[in-house]
Amino acid sequence: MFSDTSIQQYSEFIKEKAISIGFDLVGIANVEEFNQEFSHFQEWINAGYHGSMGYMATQQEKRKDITLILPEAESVIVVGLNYYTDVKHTGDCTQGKISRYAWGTDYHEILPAMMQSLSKELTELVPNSQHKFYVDTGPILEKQWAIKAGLGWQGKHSNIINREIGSWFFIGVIISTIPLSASKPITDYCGTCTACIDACPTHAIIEPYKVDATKCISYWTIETKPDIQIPDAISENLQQWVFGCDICQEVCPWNTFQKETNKELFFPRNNEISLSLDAIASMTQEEFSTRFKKSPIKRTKLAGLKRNAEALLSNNTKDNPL
Ligand code: B12
Ligand code: SF4
Ligand code: SF4
Repeated sequence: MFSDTSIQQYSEFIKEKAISIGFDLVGIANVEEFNQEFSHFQEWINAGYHGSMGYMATQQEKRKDITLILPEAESVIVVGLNYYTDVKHTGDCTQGKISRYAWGTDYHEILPAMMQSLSKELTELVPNSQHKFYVDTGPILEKQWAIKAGLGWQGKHSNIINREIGSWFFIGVIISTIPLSASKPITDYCGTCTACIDACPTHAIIEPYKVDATKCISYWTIETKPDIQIPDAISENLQQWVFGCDICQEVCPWNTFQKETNKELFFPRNNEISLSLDAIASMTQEEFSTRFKKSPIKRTKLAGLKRNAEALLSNNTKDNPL
């Protein structure tokens, strides 16, 4: 049994450790079933908004009940890592824009080691305790746990926003058998703003807080198989994005005064935040593999990147027929 005092002390200890390991945000939620969140999730799946991301429709019950992943789970520790760097895109139409999250090293290469360190601290704190961590790597509603753990609120663009650091941060989740005291969830500060909904060129934010992935540029340029053609309604509105899309977050007033990350690995590799479309068109597999090793861009594969670049080049030709 754990006393209230030890629960409080453990919670403070873990939060301090998370910050000393290098996370920018940390919060704690008590384990409970997701009911409303899960029914919203199921509505989303049943409407087909996940498109070809088949992994979203599998293991659904685990998203509702996290104890199906770790039976003795008591707490969920949620961490946030800021990836903002103070650079901005220009309007050069010979270049394809890379979304901010993919300028540096892949976060899947960075967060797990940090979460492993935090898990180790937990095991040292309470021997025989069990922990499982995820960074976009399992059937977890990470954003909903981030809300419960007080990291921020869900913006109308569906990303989590923190009052101090905006929305340019990654989320990681540790499920733990240690009972801990929950952080306080915070209020929704979107108010009457609709800037993200108005700015989305493909109308993917179909209602506040609801994104139809099959209309989202990020889905089409990252998640779809290279041999699937991008539909005209999307490809004509790519607004120069060749990998991912940041429009809804760029227009968000909560991202106006962002603090730069102190993680050098998130700074743009080779100072590149966009790619020459012609260079992509002639890129060899060898060059792609070397250049995008440990970069999120490898996810789309060379053929996917070429497909995206060709869509942009064909838009440019339509705009300037001579
Ligand atoms: C699938 C996925 C995608 C898909 C679908 C996006 C989406 N909105 O679901 C695609 C490929 C489009 C995508 C794109 C991006 N992604 Co993504 N993605 C995921 C993933 C793997 C699952 C998300 C999920 O469960 N979606 C299912 C839907 C149903 O969930 P939801 O959007 O939260 O929907 C909830 C609301 O609609 C809510 N709801 C319904 N009605 C109402 C009403 C009110 C009032 C409220 C408050 C809520 C509400 O209920 C739903 C369920 O709880 C997560 C990692 C993870 N395992 O969680 C990363 C994740 C969400 N992605 C992330 C990132 C960074 C991005 C991009 C910014 C990348 C980019 N620059 O291109 C874009 C952002 C696009 C956008 N506007 O969402 C980060 C977000 C970090 C953050 N600060 O929030 C995550 C958490 C990865 C990580 N570990 O850091 N992504
Ligand atoms: S990422 Fe781009 S396409 Fe997707 S919802 Fe945001 S603005 Fe729309
Ligand atoms: S742009 Fe406005 S509505 Fe959209 S997430 Fe930001 S504050 Fe909320």
